[in-house]
Amino acid sequence: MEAAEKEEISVEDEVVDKTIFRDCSKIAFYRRQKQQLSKNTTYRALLDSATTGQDSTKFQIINETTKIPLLVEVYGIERNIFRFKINEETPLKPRYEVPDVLTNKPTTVRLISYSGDGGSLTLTDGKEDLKCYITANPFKIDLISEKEVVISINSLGQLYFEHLQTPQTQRITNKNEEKSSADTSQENPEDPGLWEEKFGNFVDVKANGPASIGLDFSLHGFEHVYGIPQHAESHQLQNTRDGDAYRLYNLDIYGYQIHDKMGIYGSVPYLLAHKLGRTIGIFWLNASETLVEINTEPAVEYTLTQMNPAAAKQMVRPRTNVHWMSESGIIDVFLLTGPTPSDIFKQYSYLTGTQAMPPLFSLGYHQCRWNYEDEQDVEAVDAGFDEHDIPYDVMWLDIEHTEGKRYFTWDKKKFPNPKRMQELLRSKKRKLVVISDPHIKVDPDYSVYAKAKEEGFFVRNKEGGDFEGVCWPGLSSYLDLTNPKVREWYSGLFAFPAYQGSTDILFIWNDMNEPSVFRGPELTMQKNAIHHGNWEHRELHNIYGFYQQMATAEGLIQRSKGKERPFVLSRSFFAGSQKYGAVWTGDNTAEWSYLKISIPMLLTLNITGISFCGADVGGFIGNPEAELLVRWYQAGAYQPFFRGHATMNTKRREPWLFGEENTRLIREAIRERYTLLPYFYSLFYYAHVASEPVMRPLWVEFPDELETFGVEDEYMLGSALLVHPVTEPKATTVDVFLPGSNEIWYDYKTFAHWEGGCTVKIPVALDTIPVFQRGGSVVPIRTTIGKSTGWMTNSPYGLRVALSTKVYGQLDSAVGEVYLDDGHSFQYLHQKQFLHRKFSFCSSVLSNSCADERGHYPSKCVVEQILVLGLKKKPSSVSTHSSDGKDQPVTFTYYAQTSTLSLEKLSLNIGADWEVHIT
Ligand code: NBV
Repeated sequence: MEAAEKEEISVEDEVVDKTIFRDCSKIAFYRRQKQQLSKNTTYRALLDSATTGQDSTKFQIINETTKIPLLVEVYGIERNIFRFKINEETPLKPRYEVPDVLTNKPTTVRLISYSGDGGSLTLTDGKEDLKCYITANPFKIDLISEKEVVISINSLGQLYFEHLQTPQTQRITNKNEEKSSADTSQENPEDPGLWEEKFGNFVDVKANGPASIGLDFSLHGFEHVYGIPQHAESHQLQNTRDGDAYRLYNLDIYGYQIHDKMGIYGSVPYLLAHKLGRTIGIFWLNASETLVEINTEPAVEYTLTQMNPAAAKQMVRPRTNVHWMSESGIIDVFLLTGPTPSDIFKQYSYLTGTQAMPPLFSLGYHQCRWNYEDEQDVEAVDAGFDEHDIPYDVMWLDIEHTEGKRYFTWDKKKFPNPKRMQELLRSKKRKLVVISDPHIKVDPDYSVYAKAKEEGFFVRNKEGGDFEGVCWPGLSSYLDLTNPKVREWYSGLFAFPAYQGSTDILFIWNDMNEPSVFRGPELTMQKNAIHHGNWEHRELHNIYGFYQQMATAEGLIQRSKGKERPFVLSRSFFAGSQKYGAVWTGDNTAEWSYLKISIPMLLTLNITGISFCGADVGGFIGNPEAELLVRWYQAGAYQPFFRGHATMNTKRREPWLFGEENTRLIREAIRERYTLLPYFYSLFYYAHVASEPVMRPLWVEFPDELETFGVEDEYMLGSALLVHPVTEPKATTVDVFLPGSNEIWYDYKTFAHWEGGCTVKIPVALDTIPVFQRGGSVVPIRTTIGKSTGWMTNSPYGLRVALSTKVYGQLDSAVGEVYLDDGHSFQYLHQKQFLHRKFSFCSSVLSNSCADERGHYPSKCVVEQILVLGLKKKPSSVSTHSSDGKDQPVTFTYYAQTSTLSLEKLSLNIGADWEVHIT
């Protein structure tokens, strides 16, 4: 460790010092909005002068107190999305509008408007039942579907807009504030912080003065709201009535507290709400600091005494009010109208893109530590996996692998021959991931620094010089990755000739990209640092990390001349980051409560588009006891991104260091993951092409069942597996809720089955991972496991067929799919080199047929084993039928006790049409 690091952070200090971070009371724009809104200022819409063009309908709204107008634009967007933009008519200078997040300019549909004599305006797209009903005074918008108001905008009158003011005001105000601030070192809770805001020793001087915005949304009939990651909080969003709002402000919070609404590493300003019959979404496209208040008012029943008894009982629907506030930018909000969860996922990914298709290796197990010391260490750990017969795919190197935290370099003593090390890993068909942070050591002899300095590629301070802050390397400057030219150059640094010692098995990890600045306010960058286009950092803080991952992924694609899929893990993220790779939940702690909260945290990421996510297995900070570590491996094996990681100064915790029995348990968990890789890979394909999250809260799969809406200790992996990880110490049972009154669930290991719609007590031993297969599904697995995914290319497949009466409405049926391709290139996309097969079991015949005729991929793999769960009668014969008409009898075993049929030693090509007849 270098001096600068020691001085700044004690990595053993596990408690978050909350005084370093701001709560709402310390955020000036929050205080201002609260104060102003209490004055009940209203807006009036001038609907007489509304104009409807090809793209949008525009009209003015006037603040009744200040008489200052704003411009409202309403867009109808295909797929039942509405977009509302509210901005100043002629701002003093342009206000920041978030670029690069929307995948394409969304296609608008021409709106038809019906005027209601200036008092109202109705907009429809002419096709759907959806209507936008605008009331002039006070200004309000209702989104109506089938005569029912679904969402109201500004019905609580919380529309708030601070107009940019002339710098003259700035000078006068500044003078006054300087005076008043001179006599107090503390921030003043009454200070409106218009041109200057204090926090501790930091003073934020605001070039544009106050510029905050806010708006309320009432969600009628909705009591369950989700989304707006990242918080170490429950999946279902909590009322904020009695405490702080949810904060979206990307921060590096080492050992963050759980059940807290403070902002951590990433932000997706997207909220979902669900009720019986409808799911909706609000996407608030703003990258500045954002606060979200949630207020759910439950349903109330009251009696109207004056009326006749039949009409007397009235029900007022529950409602959730969501109040968004951002420090700057414009109001640019998308209302996604569903109506189903899967419609919502498609609508959101239509705007921000789908999950990138990951290379197969990245779905295997990753072994990380801060730090694997040197090449010998790497070699020994790698060999340890083989010795203990534990599969793994990726070795990771943290910041110590570099020459003094100069990214793109290697510590010559510890890693004198990085290529040789990579060749060793390559010979095992494994990969290497190394870290690359966005801070660049101030050192004129460091070529990356020298070039970036020369080209003016760093973020600037408000005086115009390069911004300098302290991070791992000591004094550092920060690449201005919001600048497309900087991104292009940065991407080029990953080219093989530029990145000495790198090979094509090396992939990248972006850390500290909130960005983390040790001596900065709240350990991040001053809000008045300046970016490309002269934008202040405050405008785009939450999107900084997004850009680094974007440029890194692009760099990896380019180094392969467009052929290979990249893998980039990023700590910070924003809406749309799913297009560039994976994220994780940062510096968690080796405690049971952190294992438990990983489930809701990952579920929230999944429903907001980011399927490829995980939590450090074992907990980053501290030393997990063996039982916790085992349980964490078991949970991680069923989560999308699966990496063991630990901070420095923790005890080594490679899987074999906890005694033979624990080694066996961890081996089993990791092997389980490798068995399931065909299923995981297929799920990622659906996430990529059909916007379906990999890990799904129960309400997504069972949207009509109220009991599922609050469940967060278990989840669906795809639509076929229900996973309930053990997250309590010394557990002997777990209570598993099996949803769906007409579902059947099979214990994945014992094959015991239950009807859905009940909670069952499942006995658990240390080797139990409670997983249940849904009746009616077919899950593809691998039957032979190799040292890594690279060894499993030709491994045989197995099919787990779980029968139910639900599919086809017929007795004993099931369906499932498998997707496969070369696992690493873009050929699946450009040459359609893939196989997408469908398995269906109906009328005692299991068939394999093509699910997508466009795909072709020559696979030698065979389906070797088929297990049919829930077959009530022993068959008299089983035979296979190939498409060329050949029939072959198959020997089988039937287990009457579990109603299971097992077919072994089959040799049915995975990519061919065939049938298995059970008679
Ligand atoms: O690079 C060191 C660590 C890394 O291991 C961890 O995963 C990141 O979340 N990094 C944070 C910086 C230091 C944390 C104290």
